[in-house]
Amino acid sequence: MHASECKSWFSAADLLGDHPEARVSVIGAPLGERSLTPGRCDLAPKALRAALPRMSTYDLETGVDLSDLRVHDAGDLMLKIVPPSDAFEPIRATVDAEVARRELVALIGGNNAVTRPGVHGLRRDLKGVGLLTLDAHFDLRDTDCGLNNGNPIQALLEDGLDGRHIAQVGLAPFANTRRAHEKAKAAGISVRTARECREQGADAVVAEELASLAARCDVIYVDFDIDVIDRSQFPAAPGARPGGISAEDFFEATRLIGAHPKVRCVDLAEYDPSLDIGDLGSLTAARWFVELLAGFAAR
Ligand SMILES: [Mn+2]
Repeated sequence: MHASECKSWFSAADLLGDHPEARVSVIGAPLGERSLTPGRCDLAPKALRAALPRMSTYDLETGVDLSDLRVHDAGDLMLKIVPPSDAFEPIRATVDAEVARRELVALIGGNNAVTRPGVHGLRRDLKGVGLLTLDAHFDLRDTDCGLNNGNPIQALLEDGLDGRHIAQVGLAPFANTRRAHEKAKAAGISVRTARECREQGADAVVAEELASLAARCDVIYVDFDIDVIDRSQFPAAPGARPGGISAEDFFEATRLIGAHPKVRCVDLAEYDPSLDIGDLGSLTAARWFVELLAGFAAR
């Protein structure tokens, strides 16, 4: 018999701990420096962990039960006053070490500048790496003024990542320049708009892009820039706009991604708890995490 729920409540927070043999791990990367819109994305790893006690480990809609899954918590990197250039090696090395031991690693940013070192951590020479972004933005700004949260994809192209191995889903109108769009097309990036997500379902678009990347790549990295969600449903991201994808679509897509065997590392970027309203941000980030695990549990 289980203890009464009045006395104990087993939650998603109880899945995390020091579990060296776990198939999944989580790394906090509270990188906040060099955000184009200054904010507090550095608070996100702690806020996500703090919201997990509110998440049950059971999904009544599908019968998925996560209670036997364990997640190794690799802790938070010390990045509070570190610019992206100096954060590169600590993030890369930690992702590298975790990916060697796990089937799936979740890197919790931080601003979107965590993505470049995360991808390098997956495979140092970037060969055979596919990159899927769920993001309202291309993140293809020029790098000549330094690394920031607006240019991780541009930096990865310059590092040698093949643009034909990149798919970007959820791009928003009037939130990106023509120049960025043209760079993406010229690089061979697969460009999928927020409208396509709305009309076809983000899960269908993500399924297509995953299949296409998996046909060409050995391993896939997924960048979840949470500003892809409609701002009314996710106010806690500085770049979120009205007209973004729905939270439900985001969750469906997340579960598909978690289930894909070639997805070995994902990041969550641009969640800024200081902008949260009524716990919308923290509960959405926590649901993202359990959806990722629910997908993984189906592998
Ligand atoms: Mn972004």
